[in-house]
Amino acid sequence: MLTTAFVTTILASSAFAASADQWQNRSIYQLVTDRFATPDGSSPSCDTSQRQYCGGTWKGIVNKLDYIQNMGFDAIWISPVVANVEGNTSYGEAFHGYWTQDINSLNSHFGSADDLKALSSALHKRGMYLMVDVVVNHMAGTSDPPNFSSFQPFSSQSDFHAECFVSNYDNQTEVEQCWLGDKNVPLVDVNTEDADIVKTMNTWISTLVSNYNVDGVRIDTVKHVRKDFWPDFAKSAGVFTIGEVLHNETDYVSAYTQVLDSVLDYPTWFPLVAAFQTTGGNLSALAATVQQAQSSYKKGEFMTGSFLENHDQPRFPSLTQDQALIENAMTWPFVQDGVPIMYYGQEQSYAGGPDPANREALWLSGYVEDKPLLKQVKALNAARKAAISANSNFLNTGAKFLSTGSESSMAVSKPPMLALLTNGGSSSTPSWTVPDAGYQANEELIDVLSCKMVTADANGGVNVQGSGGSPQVLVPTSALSKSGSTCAEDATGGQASAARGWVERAAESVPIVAALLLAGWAAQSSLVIL
Ligand code: ABC
Ligand code: CA
Repeated sequence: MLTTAFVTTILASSAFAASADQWQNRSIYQLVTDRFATPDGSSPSCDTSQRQYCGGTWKGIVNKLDYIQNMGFDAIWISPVVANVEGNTSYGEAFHGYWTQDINSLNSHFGSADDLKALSSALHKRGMYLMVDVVVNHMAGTSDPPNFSSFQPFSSQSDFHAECFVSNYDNQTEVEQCWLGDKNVPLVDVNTEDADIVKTMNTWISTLVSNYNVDGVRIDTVKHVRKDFWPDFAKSAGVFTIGEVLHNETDYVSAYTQVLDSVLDYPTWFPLVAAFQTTGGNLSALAATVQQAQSSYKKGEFMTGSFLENHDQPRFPSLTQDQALIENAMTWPFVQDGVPIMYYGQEQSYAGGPDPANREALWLSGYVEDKPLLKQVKALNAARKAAISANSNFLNTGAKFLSTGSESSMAVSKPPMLALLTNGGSSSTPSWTVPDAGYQANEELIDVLSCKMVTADANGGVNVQGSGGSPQVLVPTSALSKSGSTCAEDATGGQASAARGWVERAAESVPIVAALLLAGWAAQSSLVIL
């Protein structure tokens, strides 16, 4: 008999090696490996201001996958995995993983090669994906000039660009060929113009992906390497690539959507923060940026990584304490065209300021699941999955901004989902008058965040009065399953198909798995359990 265990074994032993398309319906939990979970479940103190290793490991992550998956995430993005500078520097230890010393060894603080393989198989067993952060642009020195012979495999001065620190970000050659960091911790700029170095980097990424069954890579400092380096690198990786291009202009960033599968949506992040960090922030500037990206990026906004927080920026609740503004801003990435990415700790209302304060240890929260923002995130992930199941074209339907009758509110339409946002703040009573919502006449809708019902009017429009400045995310009651975990009482939809979905996708991505499944199937005439 073809058992679940049999299927699980096959899936666990193979990489999903996922393509961009396969990532599109995912929802990603970004974590800082050193700060997420300890291997033995202990809770050591972790003073972020000290910038020291606090004890999180890959094994720790494996033990806490239930916590991540229960929130509805089906992929994780972990810190860079390669060996870093050891010991203390003026900016502490390399606990974040971005100070590469040797690209061919792993960072032993995070565990062994077997531990990293165990992490990817544990994820694959659950139908989840692994994204690894990688740095090509630089290696880190601990003195000026750096000790070039300490780097591997590029160990001579000629493997790097000549020393000069990036200061003028408007000079692209300088951005690409000068060094990041400073004289204390110079980020020594790899000579990515050299053909041998390019070859080594391409072989390295291909080996890393296959050794550890990686499903996607987040690429650091993408704008600091010439654009035409990236297509071959991405091809060598052979999986989904998403690049960090830290810039606020869509025009600048769009060029990178031509050379990688995707970019982190930084141009939208700037106006997103501005729109919700105070009452009366500019919502139309936010919508305008999205529309620019929709028309200028290679695949519109569809593949971009949509986020509110990350390890480089102050956490959003450090900018405002208004809970309603926080709820609205947190909703944004889940109701857009892009792939939602949530930074660990958002669900626990962490509020650390700029680096290094924004890298708190998650174990200090006790991983408590009964928290308002955690429940909100869970509902948002569920609503997005429901919308994906209900409309087979959801992932290719661009978000539209509909008129709401109020300057402090916004309606984002991605049928069958309608997100109603406001930056009126906790003491406001928001209302949204959306005549063009596009529902059926008198259709029954539900706000997944409160499980309150809303009925569309005779023309399919909605007229909603909210409370306490909270956002609402409407979907038809028919899109939610009666046996699901989201607003099940009023849901009218059938059994969710999501549970089977991942097995099918896995089979698509690994033809051999499909073949084995079929072979097993044919050989067994008895009942098949899946
Ligand atoms: C360490 C300490 C910090 C200390 C710093 C001097 O040294 O921890 O407390 O302040 C890693 C570590 C960091 C570490 C750095 C440097 O290395 O995580 O903790 O800081 O040693 C990526 C990663 C990031 C990582 C690195 C380096 C790169 O996500 O975690 O940092 O591997 C630039 C890069 C960007 C990079 C970022 C940190 O620096 O482009 O790839 N992130 C302007 C520039 C940006 C620049 C940014 C910050 O400033 O244009 O290129 O990012 O310096 C907007 C403009 C933007 C402008 C922003 C500020 O304003 O549109 O262009 O960005 O309006
Ligand atoms: Ca460079």
